[in-house]
Amino acid sequence: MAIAFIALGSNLQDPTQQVKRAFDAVAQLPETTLLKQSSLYKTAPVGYDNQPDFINAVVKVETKLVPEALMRHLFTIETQFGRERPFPNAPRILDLDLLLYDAVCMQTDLLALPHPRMQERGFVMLPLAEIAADLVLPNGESVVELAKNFPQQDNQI
Ligand code: PH2
Ligand code: MG
Ligand code: MG
Repeated sequence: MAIAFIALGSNLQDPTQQVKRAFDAVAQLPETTLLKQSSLYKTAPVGYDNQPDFINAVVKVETKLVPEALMRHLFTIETQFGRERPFPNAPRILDLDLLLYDAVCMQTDLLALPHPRMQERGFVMLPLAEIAADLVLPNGESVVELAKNFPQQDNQI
């Protein structure tokens, strides 16, 4: 059994409902148990500004799936939700990013662990710190300490 953290994001077609439905879809993955889910956070778009605000959240799962298998299941859920990829960082119905899988560090064409941009993103670090106060990244940094780099926006909904 491994512990993994997954970031969820949506900014199209009723994002709150998409993220709530995605909690259920993750909970139904084979060989996987949903252990915790963060609050929903309403966040301004980062990177490509000219798009709607996002709803973001993070979940903690216990899984027997290996990282690549888990990632493939997450892509499948995105596709089932109607995700299209017209250009990088385009608005999306659902984005599921595998953030951490135990303390695994790896980089393949499919997957990089830990997620390479997670520490730069308040919309990831704030919900992650909410559900994983004691978590330390493979590089030794504390999630709660890293989350202090971001304004504790009044964005929990
Ligand atoms: N995802 C991105 C780029 N920018 N901004 C917010 N607020 N939330 C996201 O989930 C997000 C983003 C790339 O996946
Ligand atoms: Mg993403
Ligand atoms: Mg993604």
